[in-house]
Amino acid sequence: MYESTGITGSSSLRRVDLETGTVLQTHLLPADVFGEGLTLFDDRLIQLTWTSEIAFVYDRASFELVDQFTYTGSGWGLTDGAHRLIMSNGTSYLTFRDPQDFDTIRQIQVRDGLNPISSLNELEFIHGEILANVYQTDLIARIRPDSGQVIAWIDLTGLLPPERQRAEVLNGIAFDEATGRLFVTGKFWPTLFEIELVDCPPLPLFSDDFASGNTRGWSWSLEAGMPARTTESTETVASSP
Ligand SMILES: [Ca+2]
Repeated sequence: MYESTGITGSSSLRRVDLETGTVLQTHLLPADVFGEGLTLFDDRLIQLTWTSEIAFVYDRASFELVDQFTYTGSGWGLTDGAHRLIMSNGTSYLTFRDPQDFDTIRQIQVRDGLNPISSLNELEFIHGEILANVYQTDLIARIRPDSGQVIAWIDLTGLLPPERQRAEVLNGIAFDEATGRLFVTGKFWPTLFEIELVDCPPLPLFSDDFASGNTRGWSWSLEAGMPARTTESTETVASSP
């Protein structure tokens, strides 16, 4: 698993052993930037920074910096789907970008019914949907990439036991397409969880006649936890070897 960690002065890109939590490879970011969303696209890892308006592009294997993009505003979450990068910036808008030059292709506003959903944070693209965590909540919205409409909510309340004093907010979602495994974690969370979505219909693939409205009420079930570890902030991306 690849992981981006935050905090100015100690931000990093990491490769982590999924079974043990051991950090296998690390690249430290410049001391003045705060690491944010991370995604894997065509053997390149692309990592946002919070306020530096820079996205770093690394070779997946060596972590060598191979390119760098600039953008305007905050960088929060980053994922990719349908040959596009998808980025959040803490607002209710998601920006689709060209993976080659980071140019803006389009923006969507995420709404549940008529209500804009702000503070969109960590992202993951799964089976044609965008999953977005809402900052400072235990909620993940399932979002249509065409309209921005929220299809359903995943509620992770209670996943992390309350006695985890130092734990902070949920902000890591990772999906391994090859195995279908879904992982979540958060800032300072001592544990990475693999979760399975239950009591819900299968994830729908989008078509013009896609009908929403009957997919609410998902809950999570805990499949496995990783051994304790500490990270400052995590934006995660899963990947098969
Ligand atoms: Ca992610």
